[in-house]
Amino acid sequence: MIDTQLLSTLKTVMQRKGLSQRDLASLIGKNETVVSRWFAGKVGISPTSVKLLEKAMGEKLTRETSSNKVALITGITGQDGSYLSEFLLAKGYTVHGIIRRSSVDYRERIAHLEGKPHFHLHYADMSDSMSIIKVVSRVHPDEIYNLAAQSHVQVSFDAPEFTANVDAVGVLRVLEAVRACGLTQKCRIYQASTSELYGKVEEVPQNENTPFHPYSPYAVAKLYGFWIVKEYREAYNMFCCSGILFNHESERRGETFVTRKITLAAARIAQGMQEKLYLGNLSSLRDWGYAKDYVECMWLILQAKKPEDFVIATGVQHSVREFAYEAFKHIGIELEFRGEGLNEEGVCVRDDRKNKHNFSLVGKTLVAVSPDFYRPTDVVNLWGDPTKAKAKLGWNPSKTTFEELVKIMVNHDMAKVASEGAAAKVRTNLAEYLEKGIVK
Ligand code: NAP
Ligand code: F7E
Repeated sequence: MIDTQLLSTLKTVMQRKGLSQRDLASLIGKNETVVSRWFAGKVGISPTSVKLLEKAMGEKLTRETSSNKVALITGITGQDGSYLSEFLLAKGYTVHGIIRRSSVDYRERIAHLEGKPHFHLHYADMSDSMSIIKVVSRVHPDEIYNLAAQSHVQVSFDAPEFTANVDAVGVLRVLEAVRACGLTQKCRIYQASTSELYGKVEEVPQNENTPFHPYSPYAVAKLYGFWIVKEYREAYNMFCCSGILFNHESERRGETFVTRKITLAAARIAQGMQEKLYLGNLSSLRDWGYAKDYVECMWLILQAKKPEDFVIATGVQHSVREFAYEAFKHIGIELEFRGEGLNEEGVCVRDDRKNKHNFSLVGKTLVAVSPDFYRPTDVVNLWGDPTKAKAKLGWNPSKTTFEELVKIMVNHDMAKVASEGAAAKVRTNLAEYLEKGIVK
């Protein structure tokens, strides 16, 4: 069997030691072809070879793969929490997660994991210190992934105090819980930091040395989280780090973030269930990656020899307009953007949909701009430089391309909309559109 985690650990160690495949082959006395077949994923590495490799490298390679480790994930019901749970369970971790009570049980993203033997959920809330301390003392985690947050930038303008409580002080609560439980030397902590810290950017592209200029209540709260993690690392010698992650999306992305809003709307429009998509700033630029690839990096950051902060990004930048163009194109609809600012619109100039549903969209305005989706201050030029993560963690930022990401999301939403049927119809009237919850 091909153990991809073992391979990725091996690559990281080789990179750190500056070893080529040829060097490795000669170190363990094997033919270079055998080694290259391992790396090409053609054959697995036998337990005997793993032992040889560990001896030659002078370090354990399987420590991280056959784990009896215990992880605690806050924000486990979110996009990243769900992928990270799957990732850690596959590595042999026991995974505990924090959920909050709500009047409707909204645990769609982790429903398939519930009931598994090594998967446990606990009620707690990031705004409630005691509840966090209780979970940490019960679970005694080796690793905490602090992903819980009010994560919507536009919503942070509407609920700034709540955002600060959860996204800033919440981080402090986790760190203090670890101290209160006497786990400072045992427990490693990952903090979900963000490219929003660069905000009104002072440098393009952004790396670990780029100055921060937060530009929303969300970003200001996350900045506190970043600095308190750094402070506890230095003051108490704790292994706690921030991943400064650029936007990462998926078929599990919340439906009010721009990418998912676009792919769902494109699918509804293509299937005759929505007439128009209203967006805000079409010129905003983002570095979008695939969430599934990014959770691996969270784990890699905690497996490193020493605690450090990392920028995680693809290094490729696109505008909201380009995302929309690509999403519609994948369905067979070509858009042409005309006009400027609030008057800009995306008009269908070609309709190659396979199943035309007996109507053509050519000549119709499918994308329009509404001031409702503009922010009091907007971050418009995010572009990450993942050089450090590549070099030190051996992480591959190009695993999923922009085009592949859009395709994954659109395919998913085409199927989702088809199965939802007429119930998903969304009308064009903007007020009604907003009321229907397709908001901000
Ligand atoms: P998400 O889908 O919005 O998930 C957020 C999670 O936090 C949910 O599980 C949510 O629980 C939980 N949460 C919110 N308030 C809470 C509270 N008071 N107590 C306990 N749990 C609470 O976010 P995501 O996209 O997975 O992002 C994960 C983390 O990475 C967040 O911290 C986000 O700010 C950060 N981040 C995300 C990106 C990105 O592009 N996705 C980029 C950089 C950083 P409910 O399900 O109950 O709401
Ligand atoms: O906006 C513009 C909007 O809401 C992206 C969070 O995960 O990533 C996310 O924050 C851009 C902005 O994500 C619409 O003005 C245009 O410039 O998808 P978004 P975000 O604000 O970048 C960072 C890294 C995080 O840390 C956050 O947790 O798109 N935009 N029109 C729109 N945005 C939305 N939501 N809706 C629109 O209609």
